[in-house]
Amino acid sequence: MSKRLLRALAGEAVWPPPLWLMRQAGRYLPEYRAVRARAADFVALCTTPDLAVEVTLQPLRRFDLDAAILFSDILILPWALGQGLRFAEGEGPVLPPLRDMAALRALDLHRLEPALAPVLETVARVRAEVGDATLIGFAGAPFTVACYMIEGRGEKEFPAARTLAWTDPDLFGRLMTLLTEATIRSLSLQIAAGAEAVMLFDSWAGLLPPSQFRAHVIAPAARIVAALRRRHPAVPVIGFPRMAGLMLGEYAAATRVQGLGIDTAGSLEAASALVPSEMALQGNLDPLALAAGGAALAEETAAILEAMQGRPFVFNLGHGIVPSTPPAHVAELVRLVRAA
Ligand code: 1CP
Repeated sequence: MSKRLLRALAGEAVWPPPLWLMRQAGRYLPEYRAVRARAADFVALCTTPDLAVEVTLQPLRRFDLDAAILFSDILILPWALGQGLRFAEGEGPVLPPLRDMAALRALDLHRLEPALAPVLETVARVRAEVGDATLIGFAGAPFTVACYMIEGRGEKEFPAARTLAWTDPDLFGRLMTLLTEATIRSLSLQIAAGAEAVMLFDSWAGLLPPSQFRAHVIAPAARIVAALRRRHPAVPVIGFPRMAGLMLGEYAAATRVQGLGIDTAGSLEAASALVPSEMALQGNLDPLALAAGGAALAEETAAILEAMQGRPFVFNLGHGIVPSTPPAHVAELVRLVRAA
């Protein structure tokens, strides 16, 4: 196994560290905007292999990165289960809010595999072209996906979803169970199609109090990791419980992910002390320091590299690239990390 990212996820302190960036394919790249304009809408972009393969590979053509991440979205899972999904221009995702048992019963696990067929074709075609880079598959974690399904759109605090978890724990629990099973299937299918590592994005995990964090973030992630490890023991899982704060140690101990994503606000030193020494950390440059460039980019990057030298580590951002990022700043970041 010579791919640098896979070595780091296996617990090796690869140096300079492997590097990739969350949302490395996206609107900050003019070539992405050009392909995006050819697709009828965002769901069509994700489910048309010719286009999705192209945008997945675009950042690797420009920059010397260690990974390609499948171009898709966490909301393709509810779409594949039969919940309507559209991306309103400049507004983000819109779904019919799931608030009762009838809406839950309308979802169908049997639709998943046929609906994901074009995404799996994208995985297979990208895998054939990535060379020394590693192909990462992904899913949203059940809690974060449930937030969008219940709320019906992006929100800062997801009040309807978090209220439903308290007021109708039966409905909320059934949705979480369905999403956990669907996530295991989706990630297994991506691995079978060629994904070499997978990442579980729990972007809104930090909204929950500890009791619910254990029930809705840690428990489903532990089930997903255990199921994938039984089926695909060699394929590492990266968990990203964003804004987990003081719950990070419990998440690491209970899920046994091979890689742990740290968000922008997390201290890498503190995280390092909380998790097993062979667990790779991943993160956590402020996306706005990358957009700013110059001294902000150089100093923040140097501090991260110094803190993580000698332990298994994957350089990344603490959240996704912002659309205003100049591509030249990404090239500069790659140069700085490669020179470590
Ligand atoms: O072209 C466009 O205007 C669409 C913008 C866009 C892109 C580029 C969306 C809509 N999704 C994506 C791709 C995407 N999303 C990837 C592809 C691979 C890559 O990283 O390069 C991945 C992994 C995601 C994951 C994702 N989607 C997350 C988890 C990570 C995170 O950023 O916290 C979430 C929360 C989403 C939902 C989503 N999809 C798109 C938007 C604008 C949003 C956020 C909505 C909101 O809550 O405001």
